[in-house]
Amino acid sequence: MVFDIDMIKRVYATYPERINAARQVLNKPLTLTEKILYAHLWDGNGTVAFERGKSYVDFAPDRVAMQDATAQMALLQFMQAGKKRVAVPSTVHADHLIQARVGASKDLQDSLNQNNEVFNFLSSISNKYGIGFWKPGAGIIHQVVLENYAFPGGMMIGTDSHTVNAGGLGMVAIGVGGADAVDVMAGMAWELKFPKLIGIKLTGKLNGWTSAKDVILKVADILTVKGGTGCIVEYFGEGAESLSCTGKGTICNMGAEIGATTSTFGYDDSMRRYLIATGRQDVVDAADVIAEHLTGDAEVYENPKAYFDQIIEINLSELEPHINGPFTPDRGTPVSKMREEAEKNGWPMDVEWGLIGSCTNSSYEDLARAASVVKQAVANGITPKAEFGINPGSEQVRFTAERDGILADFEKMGTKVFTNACGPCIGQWDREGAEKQEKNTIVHSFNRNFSKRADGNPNTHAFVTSPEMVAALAIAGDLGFNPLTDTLTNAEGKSFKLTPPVGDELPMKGFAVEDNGYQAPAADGSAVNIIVAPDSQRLQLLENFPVWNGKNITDAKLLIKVKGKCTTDHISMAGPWLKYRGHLDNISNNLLIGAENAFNGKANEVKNQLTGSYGEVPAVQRAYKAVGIASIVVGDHNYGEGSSREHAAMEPRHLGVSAVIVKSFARIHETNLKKQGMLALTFANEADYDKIHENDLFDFIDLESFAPEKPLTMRIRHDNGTHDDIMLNHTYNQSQIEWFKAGSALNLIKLMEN
Ligand code: MIC
Ligand code: SF4
Repeated sequence: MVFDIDMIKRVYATYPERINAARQVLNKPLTLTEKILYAHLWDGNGTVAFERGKSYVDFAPDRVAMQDATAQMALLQFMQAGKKRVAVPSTVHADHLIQARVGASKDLQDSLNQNNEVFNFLSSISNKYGIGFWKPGAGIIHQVVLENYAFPGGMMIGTDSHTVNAGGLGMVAIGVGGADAVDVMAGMAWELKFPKLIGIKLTGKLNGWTSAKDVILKVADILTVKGGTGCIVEYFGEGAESLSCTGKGTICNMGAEIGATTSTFGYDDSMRRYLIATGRQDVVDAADVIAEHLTGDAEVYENPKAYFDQIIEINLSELEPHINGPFTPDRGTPVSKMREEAEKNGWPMDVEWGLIGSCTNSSYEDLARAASVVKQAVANGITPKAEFGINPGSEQVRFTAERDGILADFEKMGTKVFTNACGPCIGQWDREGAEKQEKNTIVHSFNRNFSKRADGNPNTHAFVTSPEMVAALAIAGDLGFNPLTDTLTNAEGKSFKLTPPVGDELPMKGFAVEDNGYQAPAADGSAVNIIVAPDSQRLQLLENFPVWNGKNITDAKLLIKVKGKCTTDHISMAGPWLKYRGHLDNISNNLLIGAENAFNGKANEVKNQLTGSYGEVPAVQRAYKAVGIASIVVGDHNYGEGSSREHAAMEPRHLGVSAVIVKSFARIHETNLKKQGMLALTFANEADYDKIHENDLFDFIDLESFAPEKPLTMRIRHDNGTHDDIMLNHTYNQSQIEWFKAGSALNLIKLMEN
């Protein structure tokens, strides 16, 4: 069955005219990104040329995707918008709340028992509002979306930063906070600053041990975690066409790790093959009619420098497998340099776990290639040194891989097959011994490796690599192992060299599945009742955030000045806290507990200015809130990097923080703060970060005249009686200022409804 084929055909029907209009206003050959964006303007045909990196533009995305950990907050907000049904096709995927412990069947049952209340809420609220629900065990959101919903030239938003995965099927798919999803589901426009464009030309062809993952590991190394901010990355060239569709998905997926708004590829044969294999011949037939519009113009790809803001070229034939990490996904090391680099930095050489899975790398091809490595080890009598776990991306992938003997190959090596879900990737991993906090190394095929992410242990050095490299490194149990040159030795002392991985891009016998885990919504859900128990510890109905009183904020205290990397995992930790994602007050008890206090180098220990003693961040902030004192949070570069979770913005808002002032923001987090009625500001002069002292008081002296393009002034009053006035930049346009004034974007929707 093809989901929403009528919607897809309607989108394609508008394409020729929309592209034509875009050509007239831009008056130049078009990139694919421009085609998709101009084909999805809220106001229909383009009439002006938008300025990249400057113009705020209203778009009309074709669909919305949400996962269980973010959907709770998104749908609690949607409930308040007063709508009967979602305005565009939308889905919810239960994938984040399932723990990996002993193996799929037991783990899934345990998680159904533990999260029953939340799954029931998501299933019934989806039923009520016309949202498709993918049950626990159905698979990871982005794999399921790629298999069922993504279509070339489409535009989608999703409440997860890796929504960008669908770029592998030629979409512009963008990760957002729940409040943005509410706009689109409520039938309103979705706003984005028109992105800058990075073109990545791929030449040559992958070979040997190199895989699609290595392309993005290399790109992350080049661009760093913030190099893609405000940009859409478009891949092209013969190398791009030679990649499989799921390989393209892997590359787009991890584009989130360079801060890119999204990444995409032009429609090609690999996409046709994938669409057909996943039962969507109808989409191919429709796309083929307008195929010329579903890729960039030839002139653009022939002379990319003239059309992109930045160009990178990578020769796939020469690309070496990479291993990125530890603690950050942009620290890239080619496999041949790993031993030297690890020794130099004192990274533990023994690999203790190899994990294959996550939305980045859990396709049939990924499992097949990794299994081909595992098979060789088994055949040569090698027992892997490290433990091994896999999470297939979807039930369809799992079922097919089981039928084709791929899972059996893994099991012969003692691999634990966990549920089709995020699992260890989001800290849903009951790793034995992690509480001892020993220094150790793990390798995985995920996208993120921030401190504590997988197992909660700050001393776990996690490295990101391809599934086939995970297999090789876990078998060798040695981080410095280079399968291109090194040999393995079995128990009888016989040594042998692994041959490069092979695996079918798509299953020869086709995909198969018995129960894909999909639950269609009721045709008319108006009678469905949503019950949230008042004493629930997992779910809490939302109350309106207070409106701004129209006055300057004065005498604010410093809650925390954060030093260094501060991802959304530092602001609102996942793992054990995922269970409170539907309960704002409870989850607020994790506010910024992972961030380093610049004044004492410690996490979760800040000065309470009311008592002079030190306390935990959430407790100190609750103390300020109790007496009605305003406070601010100060941060470093790329603050809020990583996840789309809006909890990282709602928690400070709920606890009464007024402003977050940083050197620079990650895109989704900045928008989330704005949507929730917070002040998200950046130092006009970065060095002013150093002027913030622990006992300072802060006055926003011209907030009453808050206006677009006009910096704000903050007076920093030091405890020695002196003061500094500093300039703070912001990117609020007029309608975003209205969110601030109303207390949140949702408050404003409600005002408009009444
Ligand atoms: C992640 O990979 O960090 C997550 C968990 O999928 C998040 C979403 C969340 O926090 O629920 C993301 O990437 O947006
Ligand atoms: Fe799930 Fe990990 Fe993908 Fe996030 S990155 S959606 S936690 S698999």
